[in-house]
Amino acid sequence: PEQNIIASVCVFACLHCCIYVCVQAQLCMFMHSLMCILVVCVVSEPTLKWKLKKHISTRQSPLQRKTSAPATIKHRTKETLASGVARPILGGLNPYRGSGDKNVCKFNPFCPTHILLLILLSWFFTPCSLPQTHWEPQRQALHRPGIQLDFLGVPGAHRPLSRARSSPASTSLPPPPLPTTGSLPLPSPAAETPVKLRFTTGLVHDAQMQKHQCTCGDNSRHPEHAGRIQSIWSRLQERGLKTQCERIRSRKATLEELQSVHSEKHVLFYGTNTLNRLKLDNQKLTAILSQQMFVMLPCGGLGVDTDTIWNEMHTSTASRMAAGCVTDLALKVAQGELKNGFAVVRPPGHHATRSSPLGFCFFNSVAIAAKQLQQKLNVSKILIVDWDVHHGNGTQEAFYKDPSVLYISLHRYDNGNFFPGSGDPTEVGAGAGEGFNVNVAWTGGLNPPMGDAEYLAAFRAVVMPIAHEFAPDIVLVSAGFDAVEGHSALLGGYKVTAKCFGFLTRQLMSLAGGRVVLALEGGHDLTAICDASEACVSALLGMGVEPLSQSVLDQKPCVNAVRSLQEVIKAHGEKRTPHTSALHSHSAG
Ligand code: Q9C
Ligand code: ZN
Repeated sequence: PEQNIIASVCVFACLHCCIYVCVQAQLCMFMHSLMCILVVCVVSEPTLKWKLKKHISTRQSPLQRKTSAPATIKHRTKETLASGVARPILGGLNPYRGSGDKNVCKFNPFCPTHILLLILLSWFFTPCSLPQTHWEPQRQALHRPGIQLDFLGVPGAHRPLSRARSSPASTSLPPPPLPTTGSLPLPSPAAETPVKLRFTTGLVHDAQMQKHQCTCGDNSRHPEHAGRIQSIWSRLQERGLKTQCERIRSRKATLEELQSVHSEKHVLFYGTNTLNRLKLDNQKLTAILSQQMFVMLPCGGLGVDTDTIWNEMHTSTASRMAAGCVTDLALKVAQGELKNGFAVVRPPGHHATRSSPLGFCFFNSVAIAAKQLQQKLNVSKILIVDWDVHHGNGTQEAFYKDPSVLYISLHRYDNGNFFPGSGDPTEVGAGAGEGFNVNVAWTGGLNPPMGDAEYLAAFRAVVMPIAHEFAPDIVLVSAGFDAVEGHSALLGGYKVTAKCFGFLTRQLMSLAGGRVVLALEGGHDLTAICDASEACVSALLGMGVEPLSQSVLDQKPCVNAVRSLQEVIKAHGEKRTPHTSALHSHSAG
C-alpha cells in the first residue's frame, strides 16, 4: 500500500508539473487546487490514515523515544549488513522493514517514504509564485482608469491565450515574457527569485556610479561629479519619496546592449577596464589598446577631453551601470511592472555618439534603453523628450532615420554657438525618419534667459501637440536639469524653476498611458538638481504638484522664444509630415 501511495503521488506530481508547464498561468491555479485536493484524498485514504492512527497509538513518549532512537539505527545497520543486497533499495533503507516491526509507523527523518511524502506535500501546498508575479502588475494595470485593455497585448481574464499573438493590438507592447516553449522552465531554487513590485514609480541608483571621478580629486574642476547623484538620492530619501517608490535592482548594460547604439570599438574601448579586458579576445584587444588616446588634463588627471574624465578603474563600470539601470527601468515600465520611473544615474549619456564620448558622456543610456525596448519588447513607437539645456546630439544621431523613435529636444542653441553646436531646427530627420526629429532650439542668448513661460509655451505649442499626434507607447526623458535657475551662463544660464519641471513631467504623463521614464542627464547645481528631481518624482507619484503662480502662467514667452518656436514650426510645417500637422492647428496661439 505504501508504494501505491508513492506511485500515485508521483503520477499526480508529474501530471501537475506537465500541466503547469504547458498551460502556464492560465489554468495553473485551477489545476493546482484540483491536484491538491486529489493528493490529499489519495494520501489520506485509506492507508495513511490507518497508518497514522497506528502511529499515534503506538508512539512512545518523547523521553523513551530519545533513548531508543540510537538503538534503531544500530539495529538497522546490523540488519542491512546481514541481509545483503537482495533487498529493494527503498526497503533496504526503510527502518520499519528492517526492524521487523511492520505495522508500527514511527516517524523517522531518515525514512525515504516520509521524506518523499513531506517534500511532495509541501510542494503541492506552495502557492504558484510564478504566475502571480507575472500577472499581478497586469491586473493592477488593467484596473487603472483610462488604460486600454488591448494596449497590453495580453489576453484579458477570460480570453484564450492565442489572442496575444493574433489580435492587432493598438500598441506594440507585448505581454510579460513567458518561458520559451521547448526548454522546460524547471523550478530551480538557484534562479533569481522574481521580486514582486508595487505598481508605482520605480527608482534606480547604484553607488558604483559615484566612483567615476577624476584622479585629481578636485570637484570644482569637474562639475559632473559624484555628489550630484549622491545628493539627489539623499533628497529623495529625506522627503520620504523613496519609500513611496519601488527601488529596482541596478545592473550594468551588457557589451551587446551597448552595441545596439555604439560601435564595437567604442564599446570595447570604454566598456572595459584593465581587469575585464583580460577575458576578451586578444586580437581585438591589441587593436583597441593600440588606439588608446587619452589626454592629460590641466588638473593632472586623465580624460578624453577637458569635460570628459577617464578613470581606468571605475569609468567603464559607472557608465555601463548608468545605461543598464535606465534600460531595465524602461523595460519594467514598458512591461507594466512599474507605473513610471526615475533613474538617478551618472555619467550622463545624450552627447555620446556611435563612436565617440563627449560632454561627460560615454554611453547613450536613453538611446540604448530605446533600442532595447525595440529589440526585446518590439515597442513600436517611442518618444524621447530631451530637456537638458544642451542638445542631445548623440540621441538625435542614433534615431535620425528612424520613424519609430520621435526625438524632441529643447536646448540652448544660439545659432550653433552653444555646446555642442548641433540641434538646428532644420534638422528634422532623414529618409523614413524625416519629420521625427524636432529641435526646439532657443536662440537669442540670455536676453532674457529662458524660463518657465518659454518652456510652458514650447510644450503647449510644439511638444505636446506633436507628441499626442505621434501617440507613443512609452516616453523616455533625457532629464538634464541644467536649464534650472542656479546654473552659470557657461553651463546654461537659464531660469526655469524646479517646479516647472514637475509640471512638464505631469504633462508627459498624459501620453503613452502614463508610461514615462526620466533619466538624469546634466545639471550640476546641487540645489537645482535636487529640487527638480524632487518635483519630477512627486509628479510621477501623482502627488498634487503645487500650482505655478498665475503670473507665470499668464506670462507671455519672450520675443526670442517666440521666434525660436516659429523656426521649429516652419521647419516642420514645410515638410507637412502627418504627425506634425498638429503644429498648424496649435501654432496660431
Ligand atoms: N569646452 C551635459 O549636460 N561644456 N553635458 C563645454 C566648452 C560642455 C554638458 C565647455 C558641457 C557638457 C550632459
Ligand atoms: Zn547638459
